[in-house]
Amino acid sequence: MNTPIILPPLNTWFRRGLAAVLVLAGWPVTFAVELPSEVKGPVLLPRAVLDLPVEQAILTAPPQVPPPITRKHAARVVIHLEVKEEIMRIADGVEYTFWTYGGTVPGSFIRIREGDVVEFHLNNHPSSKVPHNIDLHAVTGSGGGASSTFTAPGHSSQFTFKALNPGLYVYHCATAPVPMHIGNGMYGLILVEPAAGLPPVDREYYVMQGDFYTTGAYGEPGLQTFDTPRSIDERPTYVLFNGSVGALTGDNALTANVGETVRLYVGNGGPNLVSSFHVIGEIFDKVWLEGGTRIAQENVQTTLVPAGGSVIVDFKVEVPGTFVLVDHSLSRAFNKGALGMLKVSGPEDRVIYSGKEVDAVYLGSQAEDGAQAARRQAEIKAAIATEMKANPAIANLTMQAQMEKGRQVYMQTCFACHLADGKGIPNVFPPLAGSDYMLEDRDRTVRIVLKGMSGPVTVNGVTYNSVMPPLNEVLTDQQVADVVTYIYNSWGNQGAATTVDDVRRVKSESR
Ligand code: HEC
Ligand SMILES: [Cu+2]
Repeated sequence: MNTPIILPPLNTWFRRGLAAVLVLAGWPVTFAVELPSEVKGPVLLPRAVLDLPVEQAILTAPPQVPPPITRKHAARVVIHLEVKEEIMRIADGVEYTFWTYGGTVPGSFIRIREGDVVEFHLNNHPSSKVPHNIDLHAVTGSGGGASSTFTAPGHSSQFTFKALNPGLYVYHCATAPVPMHIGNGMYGLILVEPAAGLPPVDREYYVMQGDFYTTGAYGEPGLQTFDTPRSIDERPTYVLFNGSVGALTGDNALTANVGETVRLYVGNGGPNLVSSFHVIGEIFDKVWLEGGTRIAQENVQTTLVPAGGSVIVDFKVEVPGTFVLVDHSLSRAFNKGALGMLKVSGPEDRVIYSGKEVDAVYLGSQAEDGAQAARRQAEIKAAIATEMKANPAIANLTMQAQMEKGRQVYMQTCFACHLADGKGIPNVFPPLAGSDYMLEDRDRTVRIVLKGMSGPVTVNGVTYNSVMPPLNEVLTDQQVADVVTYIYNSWGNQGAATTVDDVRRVKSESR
């Protein structure tokens, strides 16, 4: 079924036309009441603003961040952000129709300065199927810009805002159905640098989490589409950093050198989940909680990033290694993709982190006085074993039990070739019943079961030349002992019981 398209009020001829086309094409259409976005014409800017220098914003694709702003005054910043609907990889062999700001998920990173007056252009690519808009949490005003930017495919909207509050803000699409637009990847970060700037660091990166709802299960190949019921139930198939499984791992890992300071601008687009952001093996030296402008906390292990919220974390990397970024709701990291890497290279500092120093045998309670108890237990076991061997009734029962278990193994594993009566198949599978070859050497039989057999073999005067597969991966040592005991005491064969110790001895001898 087609996803219902929700349209704003039919107050322009364009919208009425669009609605008519959609209805005729058979799409279920509903009409929202949210967005009366009449065009007001350009704002008349006061002299003071008109006198500000004009600059084009530098936008970057994740995980890159535009360079810090060095100017010490406000500017008129022009931003062009393009919405594009694109099929891209979400996991190996899996594709998804992402809706993007700037062609990436998350969208382009925008960096401006407190006090800047921004002329914002939202361009919706002509190939788009639906209208979009943008709600920037950095904007003070109706809908954060959403009510001024509702933009049909092939159209461009413009509005102006003043960056009154510094901080790290999420932007996202607010076109209905909003969870679907966000769930398709329509979010990103805008940093409004405080007038005084942020403390300088060696490296800055852009990481943004999002939850994704696909019709197919995690990893199911092919082109996947948005699954509305899963989204409503908040049961994502994927939880990702930067829009795809592996976007920040392996060759895509973030990098740094020992001794450098690293700053992560972390956002959470949601639409639904809250992130428990953690870097395994690192501690955040400074945390600008919720993307605000005060260092709210220092020395933090895991920081919460709300859906539609952000955090800035700084840390120095003191030792080399691979540090893994996770949502510490760990099933998301290990089963849904929320995993990234920071690879730090440089010299070791073995005082800060030594690496594994010792690998020694640990006997637990047996280590000290436990050793006494263990020895006594072993003595008692040995005494029981001797007593059992001496007692024919028990020995016989033990043998019967082993035969029974051996028969089970035989009927599951050997019988397909050697047949239930152990007679084998002429010229193909040699017999085990009365096999002179087998009865001649019990250790060799154990070895054949473990390692398989090939090449010519003569059994009771008949030569076979075929292959038996090794079974050491399939059977436990106990099962080998049981099945050998079984074949040595069935179909008229006579032999002693084979024990686990026998099997282990053969294993170690033939290594
Ligand atoms: C896939 C068929 C197959 C299975 C399963 C199989 N074998 Fe064999 N087995 C053979 C073949 C074929 C040979 C002869 C190999 C050769 O020609 O070198 C053989 C040889 C033997 C021999 C030595 C020759 C003889 O007849 O005395 C023994 C003993 C033996 N198998 C025991 C077992 C036992 C016990 C199992 C089950 C745990 C088992 N085999 C499972 C095919 C099989
Ligand atoms: Cu949208």
